[in-house]
Amino acid sequence: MGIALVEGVARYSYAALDSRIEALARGLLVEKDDLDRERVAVLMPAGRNYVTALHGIWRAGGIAVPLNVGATAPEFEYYLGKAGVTRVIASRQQLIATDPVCRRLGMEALEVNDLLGAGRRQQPLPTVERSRPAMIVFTSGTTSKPKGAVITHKAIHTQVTTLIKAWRWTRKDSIPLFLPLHHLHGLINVLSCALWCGATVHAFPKLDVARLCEQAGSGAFSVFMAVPTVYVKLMEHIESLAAQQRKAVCREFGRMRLNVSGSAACPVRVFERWKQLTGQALLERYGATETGMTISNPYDGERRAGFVGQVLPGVEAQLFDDNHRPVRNDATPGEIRIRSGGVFQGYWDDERANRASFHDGWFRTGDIAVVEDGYYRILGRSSIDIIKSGGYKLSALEIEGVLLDHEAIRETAVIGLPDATWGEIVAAAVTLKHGASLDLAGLKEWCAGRISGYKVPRRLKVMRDLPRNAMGKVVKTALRDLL
Ligand code: MCA
Ligand code: AMP
Repeated sequence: MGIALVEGVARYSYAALDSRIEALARGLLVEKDDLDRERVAVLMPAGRNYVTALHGIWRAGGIAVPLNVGATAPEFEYYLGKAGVTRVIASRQQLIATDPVCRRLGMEALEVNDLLGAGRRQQPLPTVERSRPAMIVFTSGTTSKPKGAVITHKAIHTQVTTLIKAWRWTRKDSIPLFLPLHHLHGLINVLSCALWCGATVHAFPKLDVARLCEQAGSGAFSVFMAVPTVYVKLMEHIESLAAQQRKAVCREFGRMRLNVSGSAACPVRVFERWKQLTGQALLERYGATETGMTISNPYDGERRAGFVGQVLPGVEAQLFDDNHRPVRNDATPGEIRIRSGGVFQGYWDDERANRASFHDGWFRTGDIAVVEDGYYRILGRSSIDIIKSGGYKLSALEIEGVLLDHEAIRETAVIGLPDATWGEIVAAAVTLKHGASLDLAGLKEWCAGRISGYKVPRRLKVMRDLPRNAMGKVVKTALRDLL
């Protein structure tokens, strides 16, 4: 069997990985027949241990809860509590960082190595039906706190097999993995598709543009997937290279069979510049945590800049108006709603959100689009309270909720502002309490340890009053124009 994972100088075969996964599953089970929906958190960067933990939990019948390695202690505590996690499998570094929270919650925190020898060798592993939940993936939305999307084995199976077919994955492929593994882009589109078909994954603990270009330049990869921000960062780096090196990197990106962009809108200028540099027409696709990938530009055929493509096989997509009526004319903007075998089961322990997110069996994405010759073009979102920064979906309400704890802040409104690198950046408008003062550096410092770095405001506007309408509601569109 081939090489499943490359991590630094180490190479791990599928066979070796498989026996490790079984050992971990047995270590989790000990005397039990089946973890039976026990929620086990996974907190580590990409690599052999991540795959061992994720698949070990699945094989033992548990529900994996992949968490952000950059989460702060309060965020971590929220995720663990909300999903009812009972055990955490973490890397050494994460274990140290999260130990106080785990202790406080009376939760067992383990390293992969603690579990590998803990089970009985002969212990049978349970048969896990595809209808059972496989994981809970947290995603931000229009509510203040992130919601846990419950994704079944069947949905994962549908998502993975759909993409393998659409994008022609084979065991000969090799792909770098540097995106975070608590979101589907890294977890499903890169890791799971590659492992499903016997390809090779080159795991990076985080984005390292220089190393990535070096390896890409030596022809290590056949497929590349990233968010638009990564392409912007790659182009900045490539343009800074000496002519010969630059040529080699561009040539090898051009030789790959596929470069994909997604998770946020790919600006037309990024599409065009990438094509100029490498000769590759980026394949832009569209999806969401709750649905997996649903719309994609074609593998063969025209890839249109500024469009997310056509509905993938097996997926039903329909635009709806504000009154839940299907939009008859494709040129009229409507909300994209999805039905497919890849759609999640619902939000964990959140009936209100479930009622709001589905209508007549359709999942409401909140994204507004039009269709031109079968190609979808995203126009924006139905809620101004959702911000996409570097591919991460952020809730303005969640950030506002945290900022209001600041002793100087009386009121706040958070919005996303357009940005060439990040797509959008987080901006906060505030009014201050009598006699108080606040600057951006002070606010950033205060936020550290309270919210993940990518949620921290990059702009601050101190105002006498926030713009409000006659009902007293903050008018965020006016604020955006003001900022
Ligand atoms: C890092 N920083 C950010 C972001 N990332 N600020 C705003 N937005 C961000 N996304 C800040 C850090 O807090 C830090 O700030 C500084 O930038 C450098 O951090 P570093 O970690 O070194 O940055 P990086 O390594 O260059 O990270 C950029 C990144 C990362 C690789 C683009 O943001 C990323 O992995 N994004 C992808 C997220 C993703 O996979 N989303 C998919 C979800 P300071 O210097 O002040 O401390 S959507 C999804 O899964 C659906 C299904 C779909 O369609 O794909
Ligand atoms: P998440 O909840 O983090 O999975 O983010 C899903 C959201 O990302 C979608 O609802 C869209 O708003 C956005 N998204 C994903 N891919 C694209 C794309 N290619 N163009 C524009 N928006 C996208």
